[in-house]
Amino acid sequence: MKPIYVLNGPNLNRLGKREPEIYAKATLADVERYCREAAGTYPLEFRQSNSEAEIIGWIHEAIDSAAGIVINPAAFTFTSLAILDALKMFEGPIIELHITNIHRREPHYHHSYISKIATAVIAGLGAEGYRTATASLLKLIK
Ligand code: DHK
Repeated sequence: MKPIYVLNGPNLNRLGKREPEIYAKATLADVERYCREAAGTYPLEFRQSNSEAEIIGWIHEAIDSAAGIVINPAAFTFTSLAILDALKMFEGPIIELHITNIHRREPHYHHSYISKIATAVIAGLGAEGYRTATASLLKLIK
């Protein structure tokens, strides 16, 4: 069974300590647990990187070995054509996820490059959004 990949971008390793008034208190370990609870016995790869190149490498890996992708590209959402181009090569469903509602935030968070290729976008549900995204992706791949 090809796993689900849950990929996280820059600064998300600081969740729990990072701007708690915006991102709340859940840590990245909590978020991983939410995904694994939603996936149940379904295989799931959970990764985080502050490196654009590393995230692109994981997307290339996913092209050959993943059934679907949940991705919170964080700040790369608004800057990375390279991540968009990499995701274009992935044939399975892609759910773009943001902890916050980016459209209610500062203007530089309003234009996502990733939404152009995403099957669906979830934003503003907090860390619980990861649980929703994983469950929704499972429905899309089954
Ligand atoms: C996370 C980030 O790091 C920001 O760059 C985005 C996103 C929002 C989030 O809501 O998960 O603006």
